[in-house]
Formats: sequence, C-alpha cells, structure tokens
Amino acid sequence: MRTQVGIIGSGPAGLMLAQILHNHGIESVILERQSRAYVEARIRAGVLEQGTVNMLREMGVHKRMDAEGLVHDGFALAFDGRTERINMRELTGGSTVMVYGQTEVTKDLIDARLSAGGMLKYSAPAVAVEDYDSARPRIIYEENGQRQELICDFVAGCDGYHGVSRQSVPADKLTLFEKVYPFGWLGILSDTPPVDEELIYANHQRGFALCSMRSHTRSRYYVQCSLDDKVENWSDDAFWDELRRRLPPETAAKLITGPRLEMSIAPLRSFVAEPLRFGNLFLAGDAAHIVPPTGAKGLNLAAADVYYLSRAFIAHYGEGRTGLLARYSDACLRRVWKAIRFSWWFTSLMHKFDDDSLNHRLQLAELDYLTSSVAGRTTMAENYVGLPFERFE
Ligand code: FAS
Ligand code: PHB
Repeated sequence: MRTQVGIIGSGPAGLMLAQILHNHGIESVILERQSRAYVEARIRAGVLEQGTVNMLREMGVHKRMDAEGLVHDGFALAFDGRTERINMRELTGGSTVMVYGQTEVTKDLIDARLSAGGMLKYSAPAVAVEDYDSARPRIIYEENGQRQELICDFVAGCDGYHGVSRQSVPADKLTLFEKVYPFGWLGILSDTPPVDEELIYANHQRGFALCSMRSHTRSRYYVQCSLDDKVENWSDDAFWDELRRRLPPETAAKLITGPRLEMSIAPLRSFVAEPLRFGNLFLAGDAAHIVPPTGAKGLNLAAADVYYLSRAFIAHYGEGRTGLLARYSDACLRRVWKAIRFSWWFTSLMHKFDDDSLNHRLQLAELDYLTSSVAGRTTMAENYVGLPFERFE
C-alpha cells in the first residue's frame, strides 16, 4: 500500500495530524496497534490548553468540546491549611483552559476521520520503520496475522513512549534524557459531582492530591502513591478516606463519594528524545517526550508538536518548501523543554519526597512566596495555560 504520510498511532497526536493533513488535501494512513474500542476506552488527560482548543476548532473537531467542555478561569493550590486561587484569565490577559477528557477528544477525532473516509487501520501494529533516510520510507506492519508494507513519502511516529518509531532509530543517533519520579498517581473516576468548581492541587505531608473532573457529574481524583502500590490494595472507601486526609477540612467536608468507574496507577517520568527528525521520519507526542501529569502538559505537548509538523508538511506539499521540515525538531524542542521544566518544577513543588522535612518546609516557603507575589502567580498561570506557539511559516 502507498500513501503520502504514514502515521503510526491513533492517539491525539496521530489523529490530529491526520485530520489537519486531510483538511489540506494531504493523504495519510494511520496504523494503530490496539482496537478502536481499546483506544476509545483509555482514561488519560483532562485539561486542554488554549492552543489545543484553538487547533481543535481550526480543524473542525470542536462541536462537542464547545458544547460539553468546561472553560476554567483558574485553579487552586492547597497547602499548609490554606487554599489560594490562581486566576489564570486575569493574570494572562484572558487565557483559560478547557476541561474536556482526552477520551472524548479521541472519540471526536476518530469520528471525524472515519466520516471523512480516513484510512485508520486498527489492530494493525507497526513492527518496524525501514529506509526512513530514503525518499520511500516503509512501515512494516501486521494485519490479520499477515506482514504488510506501507510505502510513504514521510513517516510520523505518533506511537507513544513504548512505540516502534523511536526504537527504529539506531541508539547512536538519539540523545535521551530521563528522570523517573519515586512515586506514582493513583487515580479514580466516579460519577459524582466534583468537590469544587475548579481543579485543586494539594501539597500535604501525607502526599500530593488532585481534585479534577470530566463534567459537572463526573469527577477525576488522584492521590500520590508509592511505586510498589497496587490498585488491588485500595478499596473505594480507602481511596476516599485518603483523599479527604489530604484536602483542606472545608473541602474534605464537601466531598461526595461513590463507586469507582475506573481506578489505575500511572508512573511519573520526565523524558525527552533528541532530535525529533531522522530523514523522513518525524517523532511527535509521547514518542518524543513524556512529562509527569502534574502540569497537564502531556496531551497538550502532543498537540503542539502536531501544530509544527502539520505546517511543515503543508508547506512541503503545497509550495514545495522544505525549510519547515528542517526546522521542525528545533522549534518543537524549544517549547518541549519549557514544558518539561514546568512539569518537573510543579511536581517537585507539590509532591512528598522521602521524609525530608527540610524539603517540605522549602516547598511551603516557595508556595507562600509564589502566591503572595503577582509575579509568582503570573508565572504559574502563564505556564499552566500553555506558552505560545512560535511563528512557524
Ligand atoms: P498516545 O500514547 O496517546 O498514543 C500512541 C498510540 O500509538 C496508542 O494508541 C498506541 O496504542 C499506539 N501504538 C503504540 N505502539 C504502536 C505500534 N507499534 N504500532 C501501531 N500503534 C502503536 N497527560 C495529561 O496531560 N494529563 C494526564 O492526566 C495524563 N494522564 C495520563 C495517564 C496515563 C496512564 C498515561 C499513559 C498518560 C497520561 N497522560 C496525561 C499523557 C497522555 O495524555 C499523553 O501525553 C497523550 O496520550 C500523548 O498522545 P500521543 O502522543 O498521541 O500518544
Ligand atoms: C485530569 O483531569 O486527569 C488531570 C487534570 C490536571 C492534571 C492532571 C490530570 O494536571
């Protein structure tokens, strides 16, 4: 089979790229290892930056998001018995975030691709990317137990941290940066009204907690847990009791609990692969970088990579200009590293590290300083809503 852009992975990166390319008359094929049902059932991110929201509107996949998503002007930091609100809209001159689950974004993108006749192959794992340095790179994949070959002009590796695209590049061509955090996040999804109108990030001596949501009737909560913890160690009641212990008393008193719809543990890591281009193979999203979810950057970084990569492909096919393809990696990495830094900093600020009482006092001092200073609040706000995309034309 042959196409212009072969895309590995039907997560947000692969689906957004395919949709934008389609809107510009560029043909693509998505190869996805899992089934459609599996992909659509994954519970992941919950917060969309303004840039991601704008992209979904530009690509015409925004109707349900604008109807059902929740626009948030701020979020709260709870620490040392206090709750401080960060007013993003005021501090950034009008920027906000949209609370709309990645699950829903994925469903909307898949629907858009299929209704436009997009080529999405599910249960079709890519096993290798070959000849990516040539003008005819090939993706070797399996379908119905048969080995197949997709010949393309370009390959977009949108296959996440465990994907095959980055693994297809010789180790001596890659520089990897990685930090694994000594804790994870235990998350619960429940059909209960959120405890507050906006998100609450809590620094507590027992550990970090986050109160998030998917709608006015569906909540998403997290508590920091140890790396060797297991979901089966936690009853629903045990989770709710631990969450209450980590929230300010007035917030804990309002918590409405209910049975889990889902409970899972996510590890936390910071990871970057450099560069992002290898001949006609381009890495985007989690295939290229991973952030701890504290700053709600993972999904949004994937969208930002697609912002740059789609423009590079459009300039190539539309005007024969290859300059943006050459600039893709540097442009992405300038913004990626700022998000990696913010996510690392916010994770270091809010989580409990092995009982290092000095560290906890330093965290409280930093939170006290940040929330008492307009400059401190502003830096929190402008990083949280997402730093601007640089001009890329
Ligand atoms: P994805 O991982 O979403 O998609 C990659 C796709 O490639 C997958 O569908 C995979 O099945 C497919 N694939 C892999 N190998 C393949 C192969 N060989 N052939 C074909 N297909 C292949 N981010 C936040 O902002 N907030 C959060 O709260 C948050 N929580 C998370 C919780 C978990 C458990 C995980 C794993 C991630 C979380 N993230 C969160 C980050 C997450 O949202 C990612 O940043 C986002 O999914 C990135 O999108 P993609 O780059 O498209 O990668
Ligand atoms: C979520 O709702 O899943 C979520 C929200 C904000 C974060 C991380 C996760 O920082």
